Amino acid sequence: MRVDIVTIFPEFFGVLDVSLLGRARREQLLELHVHDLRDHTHDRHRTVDDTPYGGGAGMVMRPEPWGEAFDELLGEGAADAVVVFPTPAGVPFTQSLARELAEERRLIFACGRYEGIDARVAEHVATRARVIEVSLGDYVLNGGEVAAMAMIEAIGRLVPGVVGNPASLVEESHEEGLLEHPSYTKPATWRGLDVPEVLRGGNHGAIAAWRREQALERTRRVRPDLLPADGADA
Ligand code: 6GU
Repeated sequence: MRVDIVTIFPEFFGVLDVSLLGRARREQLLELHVHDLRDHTHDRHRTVDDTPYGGGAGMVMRPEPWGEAFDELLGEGAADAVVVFPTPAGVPFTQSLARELAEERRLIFACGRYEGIDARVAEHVATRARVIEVSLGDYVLNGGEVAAMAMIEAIGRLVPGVVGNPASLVEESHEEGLLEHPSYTKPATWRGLDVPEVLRGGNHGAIAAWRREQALERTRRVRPDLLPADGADA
């Protein structure tokens, strides 16, 4: 998979060189390119923003640098790219959207700052590629960079080969619509706290049933919105 990121803060993305995604990059499972939006400005101050039409606080990113950046990125051979605009006004980013995007050959993240990007940019890009505006959750970040990083990590680890043991992807939170059960390792007793007895026996059926009950209980307690409204088992 190839991922392009357009931002005024390329240095944010240095951390993509560490840990799992860093290895995936070195092994060429993920090809990541970070582009500085200011390379597409032509004034001495490399201006990317201006005041909003209609008034209001804050600044809006001007369309011209974005237009140039996309002209370059959507040139030859990018007709099937999906363009993601991280924004608190987008559709929620979920594990199922991460799974869907992990199948794509090419993703482009357009990271806005200030009060957002002139709305004509997404409108124009949508005539040339699939565009989605995506939010991490119901809170406000200063820009799309941290959100893009979270999305790239969630998507990247689903690309085949990035996570060493694919079985670990199946058992985690949100894969079955539930939060994950608690996990334990050695020692069996630590500071007076015991690992649940059932996990120390070899009864795999009992262990699976215990884990499912724990997952359901935890989901009911902290995320009842994830469970079907009729109260039926997920
Ligand atoms: Cl995707 N961007 C920004 N700026 N703030 C957010 C967000 C995205 N998701 C939640 N808050």
